[in-house]
Amino acid sequence: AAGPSTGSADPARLWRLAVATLEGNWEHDHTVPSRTLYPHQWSWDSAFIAIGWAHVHPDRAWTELTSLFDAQWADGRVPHIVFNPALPVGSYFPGPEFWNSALAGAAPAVATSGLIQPPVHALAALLAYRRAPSERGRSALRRLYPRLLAQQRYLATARDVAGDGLAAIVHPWESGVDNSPAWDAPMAAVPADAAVMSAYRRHDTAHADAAHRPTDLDYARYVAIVASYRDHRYADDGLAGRHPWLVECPLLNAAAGAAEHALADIATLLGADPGPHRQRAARITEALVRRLYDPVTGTFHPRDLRTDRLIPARTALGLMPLLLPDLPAGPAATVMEEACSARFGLARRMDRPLPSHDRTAPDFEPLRYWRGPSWLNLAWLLHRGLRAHGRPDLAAGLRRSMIDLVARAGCHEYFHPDTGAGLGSPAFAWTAALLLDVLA
Ligand code: 9YW
Repeated sequence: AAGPSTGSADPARLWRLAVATLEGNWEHDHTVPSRTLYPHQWSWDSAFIAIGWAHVHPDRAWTELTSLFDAQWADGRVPHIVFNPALPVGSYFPGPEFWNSALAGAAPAVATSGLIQPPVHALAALLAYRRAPSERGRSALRRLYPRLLAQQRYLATARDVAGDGLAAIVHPWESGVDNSPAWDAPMAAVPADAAVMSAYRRHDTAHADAAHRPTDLDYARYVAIVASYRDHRYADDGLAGRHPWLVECPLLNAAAGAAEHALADIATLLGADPGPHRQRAARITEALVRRLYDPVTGTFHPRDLRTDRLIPARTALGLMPLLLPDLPAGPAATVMEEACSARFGLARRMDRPLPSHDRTAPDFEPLRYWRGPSWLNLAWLLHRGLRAHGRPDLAAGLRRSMIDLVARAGCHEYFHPDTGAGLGSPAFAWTAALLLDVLA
């Protein structure tokens, strides 16, 4: 059964729908992911959104990225939420009072979270500039370049907890795929009691179906992990000895590698030396393969630094290293096989959209957020990877399925992976932005 149909796949109609969605979420110097669920500025959302703005309103692409990097911390971290001070207290949980970013000496004046998200911003800046080269774009790029460098340096130094070439994340929220089955095992090791949530008012479940969202016990653990980091003023030294949740994620590290490739191209555009970026990209790719690739499963897995083991779950995260153009042919081929298997169903003609988790796994849940539903950002990242690895046929199949989702259901936050029905926010900014990019 198909989801509720809102109309045809007429590209002009879809284009107008996507532009109207972005316009509706524009907020003076940034775009909110969703007016109801996510009323502030989110880090990787802004990167995807800037890619969309570049097609219709390039000035806004630069304003979007610049406002985000204005909230960058002195240590280079780009916070995953920048709070809009004009909104009333309680408009999001966990809000500024919970994060208390002022505790950290490195934090900016504006209130932010203390966590990061996948660094897709350099790629966004490069694509925005290529789409709409202009004087404004060039000067924005020139100002962003050292900040993008600082973001990469933070990941490569403070966050290289194992000291072996990859960045660690300290919270499932940093992965961008909050409640992925990939995090179940390391989350289960975090002591927490669902009852602590009675002290808080969750904002998400007031605006979305609780059956689609993380559970209260998940939230209690999310809060406990933040509390541990915050109680050390968001410092990264000594994490290995004290922090309850530490993971190396294939998506975040693939994004960091892709960022170095993008920075190499940006450096060339600006007359700087691309060489060091290509070298760093090669080192990240090498470390990813060595530390996160499992030759037995033929795909990438996160590594739990608390146990120093790969996490067995086969989620869409494992496909994301295809984003790296220099991924060696061996792993690229087996990951392609994984993507085309019944687990993910990638094909020249897809009968169902790309799921966020292995369809054949017993813990696949078609309605619950990152545990099965289809998300346009993961499809978009894979789409780039397929083109980088010489599979325009598969890229075209995936692109078609992305367009069909929106044609049928609108610019939803995520989609039912069997029926294509729209789930979560009905006017979600990155869905609109990335649709524009694949339509263009
Ligand atoms: C939350 C804003 C963010 C995304 C994340 C997504 C969700 C916030 O929304 O996190 O409340 O769980 O998981 O990737 O950036 O769209």
